[in-house]
Amino acid sequence: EENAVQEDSVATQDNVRRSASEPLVTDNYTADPSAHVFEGKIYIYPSHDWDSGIPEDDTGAHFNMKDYHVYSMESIGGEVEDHGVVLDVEDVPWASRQMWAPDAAEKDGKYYFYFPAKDENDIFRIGVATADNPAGPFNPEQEPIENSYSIDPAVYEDTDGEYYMYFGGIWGGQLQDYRNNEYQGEEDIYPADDEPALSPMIARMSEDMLSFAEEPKEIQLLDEDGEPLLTGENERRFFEAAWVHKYNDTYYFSYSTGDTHNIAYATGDNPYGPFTYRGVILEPVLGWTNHHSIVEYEGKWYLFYHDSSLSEGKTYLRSVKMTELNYNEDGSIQTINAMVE
Ligand code: FUB
Repeated sequence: EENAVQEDSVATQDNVRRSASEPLVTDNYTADPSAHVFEGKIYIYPSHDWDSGIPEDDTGAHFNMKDYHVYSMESIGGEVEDHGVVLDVEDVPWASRQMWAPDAAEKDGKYYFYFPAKDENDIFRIGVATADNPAGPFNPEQEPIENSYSIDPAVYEDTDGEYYMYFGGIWGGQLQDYRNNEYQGEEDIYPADDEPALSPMIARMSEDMLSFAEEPKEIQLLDEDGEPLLTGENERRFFEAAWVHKYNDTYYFSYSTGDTHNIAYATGDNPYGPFTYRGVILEPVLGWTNHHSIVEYEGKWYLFYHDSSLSEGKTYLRSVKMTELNYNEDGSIQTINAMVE
């Protein structure tokens, strides 16, 4: 018999489903969950939050993570196994601090763990580490991925066997310091409110999964009239936390709106977009950040996310949770409210 996700959920009148899930891990703080089905199990690749004592600031210095754990579940609602530390900043020659939201991919029986971290100049780069099994430990490459920058890698395996990395995040994520893949300095250049917002990036991965097979390209996010989302539209413009999944031949690009705290989504007909804005998947949660992944398991869809309920609201001490994700007939996703007071 199938286990249900442990939660109380009711549909409210405004068609937003309320979901009150429990943390999946309670002996560590975990965040930014990237979930995948590997070898028939659900694997979760999260950030590992801890209290490093660094004060909160607008660059996110308080998210001072120094290692990663991997978790797995044999079934929905089943026990969550902690596979321990799979990568430590001490073992990554080029990385100095702030190991932020990671992701993982499988190709030909090998596993690839992708992670952002600051280098010795405090510039975010994206690294890769490899293992023969999904639970690690992962062996890091000596250098970050060439031409990589900013944060929040999400690697999507398309149904034709190609892999694409989506990445980027503004504010502390430093995406605003680049134009055409060139570093412009740390002055933080944002387009004006009535100009197109900064775009998330995509690059197809090389055969060996260790580098980009092409120059990263910008992804266009459009409104319902086909016009780019603007910087001033911060309720729905891209901020960080890209994720891509495919449902019924449609590509869903989902992301956090950052300072307005939504997980929003846009749809398109190929991995590069453009993607047209469709709505909100997850309303703001307890804590400043909102970050998610979406995965299909045994015919149902799940949203993995985090909140700060276990730490009673400390933004940098988060816990991973999951809930079911439902589609409407027209392919739109039903909005979830998971706020815990
Ligand atoms: O966990 C550190 C950062 O906070 C992530 O990289 C962002 O997506 C946000 O969740």
